[in-house]
Parts: sequence; structure tokens; C-alpha cells
Amino acid sequence: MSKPRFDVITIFPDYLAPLSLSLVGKAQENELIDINVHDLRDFATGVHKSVDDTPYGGGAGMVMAPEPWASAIDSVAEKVDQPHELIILTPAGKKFDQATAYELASKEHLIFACGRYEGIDFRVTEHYRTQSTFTVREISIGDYVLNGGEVAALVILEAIIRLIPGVIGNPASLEEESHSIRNGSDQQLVEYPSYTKPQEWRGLEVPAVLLSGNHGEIARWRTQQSEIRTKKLQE
Ligand code: JCH
Repeated sequence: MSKPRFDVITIFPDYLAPLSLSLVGKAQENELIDINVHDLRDFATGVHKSVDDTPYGGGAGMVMAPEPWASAIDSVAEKVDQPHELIILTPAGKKFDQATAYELASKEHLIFACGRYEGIDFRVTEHYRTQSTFTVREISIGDYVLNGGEVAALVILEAIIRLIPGVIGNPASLEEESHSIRNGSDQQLVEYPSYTKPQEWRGLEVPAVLLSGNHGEIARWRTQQSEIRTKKLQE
């Protein structure tokens, strides 16, 4: 089995520069993953290398034309002898969550289509949905509008790549995280608060129970704190 491959297609390749930093950058250096960023403009034809046009039906803004997208997507797909997950970022997509991150972390080839303007001609989604070697997902990262898909692709890539075996130095932290916090009633809870040294800081003490060495007491206190935080979020 070869390493997972990620292709990102965008008119702003520099937006993806952070993929060379930190944990994700290290994962590339250690050849645990293969990330390739492509300039959509390289797949535009015609003297002006135009990638957008006016919307049918009228309205403000521009729409990205289908042909440069199909050329770019076909070009990256033919490099890989695996099924392709085509991820089209859009505010109208299914909300990205941790379950989707786990699912995508098991795939061999992900292609991220990062549009700009008012988005990509919808026939690109429709066309690749008819291709048996592709699975197409329209994904949103949240209910707010960005200027394009690049930042959404960065968010999703970071969430996925940290789940790939060998990427995180201490797998125990991933293991702990995968057992999401639940109380006695099996309700999903948010994280409890964390503390480190010094024991007193600007007049604020670390809760005494965390210094007690009593692991049963600590576990009960943490669950209580998670319940308090979860209730607060519901207000
Ligand atoms: C995007 C846009 C449609 C502006 C163009 C491509 C994703 N969660 C999330 N928020 N925003 C995005 C996103 C993803 C890709 C693109 N835009 C800008 C798109 C609009 O209304 C029709 C307005 C935004």
C-alpha cells in the first residue's frame, strides 16, 4: 500500500503554503503523505487564460467555467491508480465534522477543488458523480461565507492528516481523543479544562484535586467539568 496522496487545485497556490509547516510539513518531509498543489490557470486555454465567466440566469459576480476544472481534475486523476475522492468546497456543502475526518483519513487519493468568485459551474459536480472511479463530496466547514475554498481545504487537510498513522508523535493522545468524553448517561461532552505549571499563576490556583494523585477522583472531576461546559454551551 502506498502513502495517501492529496491534490489541491486553486487559482491561489500560495494560499496553501502553510502545508509546508509544523506537523503537516513534517509528515511530507518524512514521506508519510504526498501533497501536490496545482494552479488552475495552468489548465486554462486561450490568450487570456480566463477561468471565469458571467452567470447564466444573471446576477452579481462570476462563475468558474467547467473546462479548466475538468482538465485539471483529469490530469491529477490519471497519475493515481486508485479511486478518487473529489472534495468540492462550497458553503452549500455537508458540514465537515470529526466523523468525516476519520472517514477521509482512510482514503488513498483526495482531490480538493478550491473555487473562487461565486463557485464552480455545477456540471463539474454532476459530471464526476457519473464517473465510477470518483466519489464526489460537496463540503462546507461551517455556516459562514469565505472568499474561496482554500482556507476550508487547509482546515480539512489538517484534521485528516493528523489522524494518519505516524503523523502524531505520541499516538496515546490520539487514542485518548478517539474515546470522546461521555458521562454516565452516555451523552457526548466537550473537553474538560487543562492546566500545567506553575501551580499558582496571577493569583489563580490549579484545582487541588489535580494534585491529589487520586485517579478516580480526577476522572470524576473532569467528567463534572465537561458536563458544566457542555451545559454552558447550550445557553
Ligand atoms: C467559496 C462564495 C458562494 C461566495 C467561492 C468558492 C466554504 N464553509 C465555507 N464557507 N465558504 C466556503 C466557500 C468554499 C468555496 C468557495 N466561494 C465564495 C461562494 C457564494 O454564494 C453563492 C458566495 C466559499
